Amino acid sequence: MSSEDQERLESQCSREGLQVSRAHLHRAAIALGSNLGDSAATLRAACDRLREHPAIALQSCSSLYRTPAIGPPQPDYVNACAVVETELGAIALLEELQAIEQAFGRQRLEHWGPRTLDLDLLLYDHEMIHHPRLQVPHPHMTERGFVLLPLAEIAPPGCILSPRKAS
Ligand code: A4P
Ligand code: MG
Repeated sequence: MSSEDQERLESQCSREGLQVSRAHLHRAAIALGSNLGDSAATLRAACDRLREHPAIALQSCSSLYRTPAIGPPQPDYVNACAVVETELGAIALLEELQAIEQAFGRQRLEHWGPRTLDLDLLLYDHEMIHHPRLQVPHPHMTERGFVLLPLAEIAPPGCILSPRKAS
């Protein structure tokens, strides 16, 4: 169906009081982390960025969790998770997340080193993605309490352990 047909159908349904949902909406889970600057304020502001983004609909944002750092010695982190819906493809969504990281002054100096803001794409629908720039589900997510705890707070049941097998 062309986008004009889709719009005509939606407008007809709306006149008749029917609710239609747009095709091609994807659900994604995102991990947020920070351990430089005012991390709690940064994570709240990052959630606002997701909420205001024209191509992303923020469904829920977890509580903020203070967590001991995994990796080289560095300050504790503040972590959280968000669930979003979006029409963006997975790589386009990753690029938007990286643009938000940049807007908060993210610098990549050391692997697993301290950061103002890290936004990782944990899950994208039930897909398994093996791309040079993107691994989904996030390879370490099931080993990390600082991911699983906030995600369990907001994730729809079954979403964590049921990725579709790669075809
Ligand atoms: N990339 C591949 N898959 C993904 C994905 N699913 N989501 C690529 C996001 N990016 C993905 O990421 C490096 C490259 O990974 C990107 O260019 C992207 O194309 P990065 O954000 O530049 O570097 P990074 O975050 O240092 O690497 P990595 O491996 O993502 O680290 P993690 O896994 O994010 O771990 N301790 C606590 N308590 N809390 C934390 O949040 N975070 C880390 C970083 C270490 N210790 C922590 C925490
Ligand atoms: Mg990262």
